[in-house]
Amino acid sequence: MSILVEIKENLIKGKAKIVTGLVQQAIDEGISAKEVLEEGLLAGMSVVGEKFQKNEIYVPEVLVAARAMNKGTEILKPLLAAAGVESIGKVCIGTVRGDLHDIGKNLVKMMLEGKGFEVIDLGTDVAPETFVATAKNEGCQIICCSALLTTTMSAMKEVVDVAIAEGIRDQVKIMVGGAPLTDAFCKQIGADAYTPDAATAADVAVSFVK
Ligand code: B1M
Repeated sequence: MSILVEIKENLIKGKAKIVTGLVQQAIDEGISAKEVLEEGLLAGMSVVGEKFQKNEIYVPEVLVAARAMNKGTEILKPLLAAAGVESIGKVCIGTVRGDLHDIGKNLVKMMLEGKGFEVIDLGTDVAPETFVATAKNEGCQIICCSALLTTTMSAMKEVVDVAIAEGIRDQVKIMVGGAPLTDAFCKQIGADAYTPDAATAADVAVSFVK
């Protein structure tokens, strides 16, 4: 088995320590950081995303795989920056105002990073103005909003409204998700996409920047 396949397979299993060691070994052997990222780490995370979508694995497995991905990426980050490997786009993500649930939001963040996005994580209880100001100041192409409470869903409409008021609505895609949401709600508030899970959110985000 090649070292890149080993990285991929161990990432799928969430073996962070082994992934870290293999990533360092691959770099020491002269394999480029880009190859290690794309054919090792991202290839593994892509399988994790597919399995999660098909309910073949669940949240804990995704979280350990994502931790392994983060550990591996830490080694690669300075090398990738030096090699000028650019991210495919910039996203800001957060759980909307009044809402403290962040497990789903964190999964979406990880899947986005797995696809090569630079992600600004605004955390939880994020004001609509913060989403929009971040997108404006940081040049994000996409805003991702998460809500788990029926009482906080309405804050997503405010994000859309503030984006209009700030004059950036045509420059930014607004994606929404979270257990109580529906496609109909997304359309009703004028957002660009509702996705039911983290892997689909990452796929749709890629389609927006292509
Ligand atoms: Co809360 N809670 N909670 N809670 N909690 C729910 C959501 C609830 C359904 C439980 C219930 O009553 N059955 C209920 C909401 C009812 C409603 O509004 N209709 C509820 C309630 C009422 C509350 C409190 C009000 C309870 C109280 O204090 N009385 C309180 C509110 C606090 C607040 O936010 N202000 C509260 C608190 C908490 C905890 C702090 C204890 C904890 C959160 C811990 C944390 O997140 N760090 C918690 C938890 C864990 C839950 C449940 C049990 C699990 C939520 C979860 O993490 N699911 C939940 C019941 C349930 O869902 N079974 C519940 C797993 C996660 C992976 O799924 O977040 O849906 P989810 O994310 C998915 C997709 O939705 C999608 O991708 C993810 C992965 O595929 N997705 C996106 C999510 N965000 C996306 C964004 C996107 C795209 C896709 O952007 C583009």
